[in-house]
Amino acid sequence: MAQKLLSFFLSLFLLLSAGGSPSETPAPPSSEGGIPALHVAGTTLADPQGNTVRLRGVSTHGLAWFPDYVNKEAFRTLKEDWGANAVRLALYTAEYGGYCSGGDRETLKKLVDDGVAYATDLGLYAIIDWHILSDGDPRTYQDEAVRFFDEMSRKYADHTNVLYEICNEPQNSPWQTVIKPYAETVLAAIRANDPDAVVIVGTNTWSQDVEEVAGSRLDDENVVYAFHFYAATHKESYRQKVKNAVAAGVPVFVSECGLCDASGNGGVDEASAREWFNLLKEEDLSFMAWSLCNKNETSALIKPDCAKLSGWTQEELSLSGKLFRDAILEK
Ligand code: IDC
Repeated sequence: MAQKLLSFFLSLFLLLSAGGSPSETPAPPSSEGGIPALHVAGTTLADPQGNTVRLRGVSTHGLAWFPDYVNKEAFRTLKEDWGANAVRLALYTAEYGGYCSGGDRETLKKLVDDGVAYATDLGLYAIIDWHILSDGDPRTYQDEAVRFFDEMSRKYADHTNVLYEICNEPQNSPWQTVIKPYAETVLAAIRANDPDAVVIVGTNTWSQDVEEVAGSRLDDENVVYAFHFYAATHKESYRQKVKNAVAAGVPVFVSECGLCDASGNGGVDEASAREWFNLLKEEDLSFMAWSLCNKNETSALIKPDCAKLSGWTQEELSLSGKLFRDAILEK
């Protein structure tokens, strides 16, 4: 009898804790509804009320190489201690272990999905970055890009916090004849599923030729155009390119930047870094810092002898890490 009673209460408990009848619709996944959708307004991003939004955050290194930094506590540290509102998930295409060069696609996609899920739970924007690099012509893996973004945009159509970056850094690829047609093809795949997410399109010469886009923008309201800088290599003449593009009405998005030279190494140029941060602020531009790892290179945000995967103290940040944290916090 006692046993029967016990099992009755147990079933009652299970029924109640399962949330009632099985036909009830499950609760919507976590907090994505709470993250305002972004759109392009003039040369910046804005929320649905029309307030300007700057995304300021951090890019992972290659997901295949530093997968352990894709963890919720790491992203929480970026949000709570660095004041970041976005993370970028860098999925290399052609380098060793890349998505189109022998990498394990399921493992890589799982990292993207995990990254988006952590960002969503924390209320952060997440950029899914198709990180072309040595494959300078974005058409090299165009079919794979179309399939990948079709899959991602189906999956994340309802996520107001996901942005798609469709070609990190094209090279030797004129805007008009190569990048623009590539972007039109990939955009068509995305728009079939997700009509209004913000899409970031790389520009020629490692995402520096933003001026080329003026007068020849894509026929899509929610596209921004990537500009990347490395402060020790790119100085006044490159800042001028950004100013020219913005003055011509191009919405520029700094989806990657570093404070050292363009190899990701060498010394940090603090004076040039300050100039860049001033310009980004003046023009309300978003920026994402390269990169979240402890590799022994100047651009790594964590010191090489620090193995922690979250909760870094200021002493555990590299000089790049400290300066970017200050810039993200707007100190
Ligand atoms: C670099 C990494 C380095 C890695 C290399 C791969 O910092 O550890 O070995 O890629 O080829 C970019 C690229 C970005 C580069 C970075 C620094 O988008 O992938 O990362 N950089 O060279 N554009 C300008 C600089």
